[in-house]
Amino acid sequence: MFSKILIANRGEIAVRVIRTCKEMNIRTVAVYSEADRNSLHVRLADEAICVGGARAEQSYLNIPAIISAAEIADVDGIHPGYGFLSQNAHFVEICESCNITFIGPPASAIRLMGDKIAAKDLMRKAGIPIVPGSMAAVRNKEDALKTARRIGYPVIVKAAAGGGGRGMRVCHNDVRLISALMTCQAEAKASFGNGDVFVEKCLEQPRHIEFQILADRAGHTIHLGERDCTIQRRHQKLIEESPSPAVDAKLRRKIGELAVRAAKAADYASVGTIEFLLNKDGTFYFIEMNTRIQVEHPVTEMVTGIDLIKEQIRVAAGETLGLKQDDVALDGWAIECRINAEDPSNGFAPSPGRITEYQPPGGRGVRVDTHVFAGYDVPPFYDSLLAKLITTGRTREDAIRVMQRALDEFLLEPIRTTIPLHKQIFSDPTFWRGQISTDYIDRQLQLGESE
Ligand code: MV4
Repeated sequence: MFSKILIANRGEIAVRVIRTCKEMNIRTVAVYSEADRNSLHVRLADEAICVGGARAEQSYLNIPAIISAAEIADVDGIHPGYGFLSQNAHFVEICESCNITFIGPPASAIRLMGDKIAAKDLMRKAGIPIVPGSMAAVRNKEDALKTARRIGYPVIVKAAAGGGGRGMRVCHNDVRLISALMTCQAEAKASFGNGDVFVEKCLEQPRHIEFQILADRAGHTIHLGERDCTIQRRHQKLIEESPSPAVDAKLRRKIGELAVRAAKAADYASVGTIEFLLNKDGTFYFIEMNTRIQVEHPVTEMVTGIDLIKEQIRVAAGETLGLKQDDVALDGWAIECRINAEDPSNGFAPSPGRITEYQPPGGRGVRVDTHVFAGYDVPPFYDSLLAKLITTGRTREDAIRVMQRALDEFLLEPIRTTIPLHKQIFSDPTFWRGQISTDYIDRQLQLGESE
């Protein structure tokens, strides 16, 4: 087991990882930027090292600075959290060459899943359903038009190096497809250094269902059920829940088995997530795999009782899984709201600044994962996530009622947050019925503005 871990991240996830390390008797080293000197992760860790300037490129993405910190502190593992260096295969290789264990999947799995075309190809060969579309990169307009003719409009152009909806374009006819192809290729080249794009059938109002995977280095692989992340805005998730109101035990077993097969096909080890789109008629397709711990992992922890960070650290240390698929039981319901420093009444404009009043909710069925405290200054340089409010109950209705009560209790002033939007969603009968799809938030926002 590790004796000392460096956490190459900030904010709530750095705090989350430090907490589990303490419970495992592992010493912790925080790294921080000049803007995060007074952060909670710095205070909670056993040691803290400044790795550079406020901008992420100078600090949390600064590989030489982070490796130097790891060498100076003499750690035996690095936990990357999510974002930043968590899906950087090159960084994993550097850690290994320094004899430091990267607490995550092998570089090869990160590289493979980073290429959405290669990932789809692997899954197709493994017998996992994939969205119909081009089987390789679409090079020219003839390729694109031929694919569109085969699968029918509407189609989506996606970047091979994208993911999470970045650089994605819906097209309804030939003219739009040709222009989307050009802009998508140019944008992908500029943002990812890889201009490859592919075309696939655009599904109508699908749900986003993702399966949590846990795999050790001996090849034992299990799933921990699904999360429903259908409530998103501009590909940013707002609310996640587990289980999904659209998945019953039979469908869970079926998709779960395929998710395990997908992870095995990628020779995966660590925690990971297999994303599917689910149609109203029950058909579903693999879209991508996330090779990291995800923001929304707590809802899975709440219904399985498993500490995902602990399992991630254990398997990175070479231990085998402590449980089998049949040992995993889903109990009750969990919902998570992402509380961001953004103003939903002003186009989700960032709202950094000092939090003078802070009183988080508590009581039965409430968990708050956050790095915020009274007097904390929200810096303008990073992701706007302030807190994750997770509530649980025996049923979905119970968890929703606790969430409404917890949102009412939550005091976080004077900056703008997404709390009012969440209150609005949880009072909507359509959300209560679980009848939500991809366009839910845009409709919800229009309703809010016309009130
Ligand atoms: C799609 C899609 C429809 N058809 N792919 C992928 C990443 C995710 N952030 C959004 N993605 C989508 N991919 C095909 N072939 C629709 C979406 C989509 C979406 C999916 C589930 C839940 C919410 C969504 C919001 C916008 C777009």
